[in-house]
Amino acid sequence: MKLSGVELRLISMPLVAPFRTSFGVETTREILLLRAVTDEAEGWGECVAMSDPLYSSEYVHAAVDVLTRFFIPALADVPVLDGTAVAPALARFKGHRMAKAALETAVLDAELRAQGRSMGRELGAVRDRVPCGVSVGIMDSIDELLDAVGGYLDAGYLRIKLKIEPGWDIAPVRAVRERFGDDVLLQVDANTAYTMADARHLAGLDAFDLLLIEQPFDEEDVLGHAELARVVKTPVCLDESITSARAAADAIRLGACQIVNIKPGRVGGYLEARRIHDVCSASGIPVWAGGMLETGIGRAANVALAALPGFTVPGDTSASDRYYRTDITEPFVLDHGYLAVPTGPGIGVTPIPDELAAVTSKVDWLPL
Ligand code: NPQ
Ligand code: MG
Repeated sequence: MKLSGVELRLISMPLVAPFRTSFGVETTREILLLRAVTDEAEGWGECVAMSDPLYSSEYVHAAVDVLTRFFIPALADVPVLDGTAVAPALARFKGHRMAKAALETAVLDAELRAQGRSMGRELGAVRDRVPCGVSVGIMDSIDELLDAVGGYLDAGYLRIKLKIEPGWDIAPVRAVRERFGDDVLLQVDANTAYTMADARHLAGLDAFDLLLIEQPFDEEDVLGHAELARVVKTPVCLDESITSARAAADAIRLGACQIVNIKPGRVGGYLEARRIHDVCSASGIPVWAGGMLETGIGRAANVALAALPGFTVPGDTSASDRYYRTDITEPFVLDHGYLAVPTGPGIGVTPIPDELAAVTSKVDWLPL
């Protein structure tokens, strides 16, 4: 393939309701979309970086900058460009995995569309639909939380994840168990809000038969998670700490996680995400697909990844309407708790021009 250029587009998507986590509240999702234009086809990639560096060090305008200055120009030197050639071409540049992931995905999508192959088939999907969970933000009251959880269960979600932080952990979990019973698949996500000093308090969650506790400690505190795993019965799951297949292998060897959240953006792309899936499968570690409030573009590829055999528990691959009243693609709609894996070429979905135009704030064309 010959790349003629990449379009960088900033869009602004209002959320259906504010989404509060231990690191802050989001009401509008600012998203960078990439469109790779080649001589054979066009491909799309969604960058999952947030507007502020709160989930990780990356943020939207840093991604725009590093893509513009370094990553896109570096592709001009690649003799035979396809999806697998992107990561090696960018390897000398440190970090910025979300920006790298978006560019790799756009090129891979173009390649697959040119070949008429789907992302699911390319990655090794073994299912045509995936079970879906939902991530429920921190609320102002327990009553408000119970209403939200009840609504998601009515909508068919097969697993509930509660966002927690100090002061909002045992009580909301207990309230959800008391109201909705012991059969609900339930887990919690702290987004690094605790330290080892909280270990005994977190052991208080053991009484509620949770599937897992996700990333209680700092992303660099892998050893701390291994120590926690020895004092709590709830399985420890890592998200922010797992930045590569090597990091996953190390964390598993240390006993720092019994389960792993895989987000392609966090680890530099879908090809590295698949390697993490493979490392975990070889160690008997279940994985599940994380989410970053993606539009249909990012969601489509996440659903394809979640159809791999090691994804044995429901992920955060929610329906479009969990976050957005209007998606920029055909919406992903829950069918008895499942989303269908797209079967069309590439990621299998394309932005609807009018919807895309309505949310676009800036477009830049970067010729190669
Ligand atoms: C997680 N996602 O698993 C993340 C964190 C997260 C679905 O819980 C704007 C953009 C707001 C990305 C809030 C879920 C966000 C965001 C939370 C990601 O840790
Ligand atoms: Mg998480």
